[in-house]
Amino acid sequence: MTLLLPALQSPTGQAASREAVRFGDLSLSYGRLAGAADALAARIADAGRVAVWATPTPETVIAMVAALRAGVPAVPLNPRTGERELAHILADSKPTAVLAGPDDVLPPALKKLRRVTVDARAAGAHPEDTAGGTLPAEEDPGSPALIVYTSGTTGPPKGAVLPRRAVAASLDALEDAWGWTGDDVLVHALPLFHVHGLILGVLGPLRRGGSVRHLGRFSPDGVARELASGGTMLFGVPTMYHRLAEVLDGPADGSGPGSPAAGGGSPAGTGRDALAGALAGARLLVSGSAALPVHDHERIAAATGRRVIERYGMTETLMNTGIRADGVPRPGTVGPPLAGVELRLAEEDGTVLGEPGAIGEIQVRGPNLFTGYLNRPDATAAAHTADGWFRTGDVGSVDEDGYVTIVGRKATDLIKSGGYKIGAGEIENVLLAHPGVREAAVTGEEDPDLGERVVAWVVAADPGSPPSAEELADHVAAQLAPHKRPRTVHYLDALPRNDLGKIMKRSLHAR
Ligand code: MCA
Ligand code: AMP
Repeated sequence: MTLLLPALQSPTGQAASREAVRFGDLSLSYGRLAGAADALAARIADAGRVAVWATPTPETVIAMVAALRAGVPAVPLNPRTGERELAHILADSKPTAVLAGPDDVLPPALKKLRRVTVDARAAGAHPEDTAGGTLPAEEDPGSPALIVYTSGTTGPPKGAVLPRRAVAASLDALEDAWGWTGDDVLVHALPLFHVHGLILGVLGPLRRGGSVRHLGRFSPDGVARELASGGTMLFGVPTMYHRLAEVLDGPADGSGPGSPAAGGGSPAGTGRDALAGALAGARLLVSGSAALPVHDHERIAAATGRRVIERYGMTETLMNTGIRADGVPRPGTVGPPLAGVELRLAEEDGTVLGEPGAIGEIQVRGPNLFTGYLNRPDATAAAHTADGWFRTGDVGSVDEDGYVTIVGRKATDLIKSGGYKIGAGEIENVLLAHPGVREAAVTGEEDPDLGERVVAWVVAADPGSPPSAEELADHVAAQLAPHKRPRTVHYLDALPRNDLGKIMKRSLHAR
């Protein structure tokens, strides 16, 4: 029998008093977290499937651990999800209960579910009294742990069913690659409703018996403060590292004791020098979810003497490749396949490529993979080859040393903005539902901060009074999610179409 979170199995003594998670001034020890989660697990044991209102708070951690301890699959919800997307996720995943904090205001769609309140401040004030042990320890590695919704090119997001085995395998492969131990203190500010922030950022430290400090909200000052006061690792998306690089490139407004030149890293320093010192002192700086531009890699290395390392993953596969902590950092690559992951490149017709440097679709196989899309056997089948490999849709190459470089992706209708995957089709459908829009197309455009930004091309129903860009952005934010809103709207008299009536997106940007 292997446990997913062994450190939370009835911890006692020193193991119980170790800090597990910290959000601002609220810290939970292993004992307190285990006690709170097991008490909650007993309340949801018969729930079938639960939704978790995944705010960046300790309540979300307690809720997730409780669901795992109860063996009840959890569906993490983005608390900013708009009406249409939320209705889809609820209808598709059919949770019977929603786990939320005492002060969370839930949208009407969730009021139909049993609300189970999670209160971190009330959690086991006396750790020794409340520490775990009430639930059966048996865990089936094939059973679903989480259902994480992820966008495709068209249609609404699909629920990737992630078994416990995949979570354990992926986190253990990262332990091997990064020498990740219980002594590590992870700093992050990622949302807790995606794989990166939730599985790597929360379950990762908990599986190792280490700790995580969540900033609540990303800020370079917060990163500097936490890394300078005990944090050993930082996980972030490229937008976050870009913003750190901007500070490092900026004016020296804190050339005090925090300056690396002064041998510092003291939290007393502020601004650029404190940040440089804090980053320089970290054991590992990791970027993922999208490509970190080489320019930002270089700016951070120049200011801190430290290299950011990249790993490459996907909701459906968890982590596939990564630069090792003891390996050679090579900006622009995502490193070799992780332990247990098989990776190959294939051409469109299925021909498997063997030559170093050849470019093809990245396909993977291994214990880190999902079991399928919920209620979508068609989509699950389409995402796999006849011989059982998962088709990532990413296009890349592998060099002589086994290092993988991602050069693009097959679908132009997928946009990666701020590390979020966004489907052009889902936004087009929502824009078309706006009464002021007759035709709509959505594309991604390069953006120095977000990597790509969502751009909408709209033909107004009444060209004399088109809906404003702000109104369309609000409409998308309210129906789908704020990160899916168009950042730029272009108004056209007609969309360019080919003889078959298909919109020619490539010619849009040329205008
Ligand atoms: C703006 N806002 C709005 C609107 N406009 N709200 C409603 N209606 C509007 N029209 C609000 C936003 O909600 C937000 O609120 C604020 O304004 C700023 O929004 P935005 O500009 O979108 O945020 P940002 O500053 O650009 O965010 C950058 C970010 C974020 C922090 C880097 O993109 C982020 O957290 N990215 C992480 C994505 C991620 O975790 N991806 C992992 C999936 P407020 O100000 O209150 O916040 S990929 C994955 O998991 C795989 C496995 C992998 O490999 O990792
Ligand atoms: P998601 O479906 O949101 O989980 O995003 C997964 C996708 O993010 C992958 O298919 C890649 O396209 C992209 N991705 C993740 N990590 C990296 C990375 N280090 N470099 C480039 N792209 C990445």
